[in-house]
Amino acid sequence: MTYGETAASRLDAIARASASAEGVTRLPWTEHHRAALDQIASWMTDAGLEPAQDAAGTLVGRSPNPEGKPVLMIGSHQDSVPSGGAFDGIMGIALGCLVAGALKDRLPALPFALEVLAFADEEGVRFPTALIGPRALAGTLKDEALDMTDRDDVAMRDAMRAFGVAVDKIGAVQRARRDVVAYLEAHIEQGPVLEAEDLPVAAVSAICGISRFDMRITGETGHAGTVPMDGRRDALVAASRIIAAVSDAAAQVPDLRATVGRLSLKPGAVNAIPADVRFPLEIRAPQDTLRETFEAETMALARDICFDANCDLSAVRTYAQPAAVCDPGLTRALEGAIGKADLVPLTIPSGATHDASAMADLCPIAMLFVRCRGGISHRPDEFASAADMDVAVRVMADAILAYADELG
Ligand code: HGY
Ligand code: MN
Ligand code: MN
Repeated sequence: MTYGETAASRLDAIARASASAEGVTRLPWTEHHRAALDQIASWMTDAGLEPAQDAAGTLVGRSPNPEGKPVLMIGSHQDSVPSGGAFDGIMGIALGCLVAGALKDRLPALPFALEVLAFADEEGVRFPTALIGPRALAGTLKDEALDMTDRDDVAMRDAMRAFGVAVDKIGAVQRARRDVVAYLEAHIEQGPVLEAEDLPVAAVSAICGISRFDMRITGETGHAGTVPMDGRRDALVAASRIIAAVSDAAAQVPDLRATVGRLSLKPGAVNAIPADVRFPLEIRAPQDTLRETFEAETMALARDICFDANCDLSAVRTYAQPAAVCDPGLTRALEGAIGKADLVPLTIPSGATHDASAMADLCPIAMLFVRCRGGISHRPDEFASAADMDVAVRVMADAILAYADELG
C-alpha cells in the first residue's frame, strides 16, 4: 500500500471512534477519544515511535533519541467538531506517523529526533477554550483554563483526571526552547484554493488571529399582542441588527471574517417579546492590527444599536489568539520539496486556526495544506484523497531531510 492508501485506511477506521453516526463527533476526554488514542498508539509503534501520554493529555510518539538531540515535532489534533469530517486534525497525526516511519532509517544521521503529537482538544467545542496540549508545551496555558466547565458542568481538570491524565503535573509538560527545533503540521486546507489551482498540497504563509466575544443584549419582555411596537425593548431585534451590521462591515474588509455561530434567548415563547439574547461573536484576520481595529469598531456599533433600541449591552472578550507567521526556513524547505515533486510551490494563508498557532509560542512552525474536496470541512462530507495524502507524506519527508541539511 502507498502511504496515502495506508492513511486513507487508517482514517476510515478511526472515523468510527465517534459519538455520532453522521460524520465524526469525537470530543476530548471521552470514550471516543480513548478509542482513537488506542489506534494512534498503534500507528506510532508501527513507525518505530514510543507512545506515551503527557500530563496535558497529548499522546506523544517519540523516536529513539539516545544522544538527547533536540526534537522536530509533527502533530495535529484528534478531536473533531460535532458531526464533523474524518480528516480535520486526525489526518495530520496519521501523516505524521507515516513521515516518521519513512524517515526511521535516516534518523540516526539527522541533527534532531522526531516526535509525533496527537493533541486532545483543538476545536474548543466541549469547553470554552482550546489548545490545552500545545499551550502546556509552550508554557502559555493559564491554570484557570482547566477549571472551565462543559455543558454538564464538568470541569476540564476533572474530565482529564477521570481520563487518566496526570493533570496535577501539567506544569512539567513545558519544553525548553532549545529542545525543540520546529513544529510541522499537515492539515486539510478547509478552503477552495488548492482545488481551484488543481494542486494536491501547498505550504502555509501565516495562520489567522482570532477573537471571541460573549455578547449579551438585555431588554424587557412583554405580551406580544398587547405591548405596542413603539417603545418596546426587544433584545432580539437589537441583536439581529448588530449581527447584520457586523456581517455587512466584515464583508467590506478583505481577508477579515466575522461570524455568529450560536444564539440563545429568553423567555423563548412565541407570544413573548425576547428580553435576554446571548451569542458568541468571532472575528478573524491575518493581521492582528486589522482584527483589533475591527473589534473596536464593532463594539462601538453594538453600543449605538443597543442605545437606539433602549437595550443594555454586555460584551466580554472570552478568547484571543494572535496571528502566527510560519518559519521562512522550514516553509522554504516545504516549497523546495513541493517543487521537487514537479508541483507548483504555492504558499497560502490559513483562515482556520490550528495547534500550530499555539506552538508558535514555543518554536518555529510550518504547515502543509492538503487539498480537500469542494473546500468542505467541519462537515461529514469532508474528504482528502489517498493520492494527495501520499504526496503530502513524501513532501514532508523530503522537506525534513532538506531542513536537516540546512541546519547542518
Ligand atoms: O476554528 C478553527 O479555525 C479550527 O477549526 N478550530
Ligand atoms: Mn476544525
Ligand atoms: Mn483542525
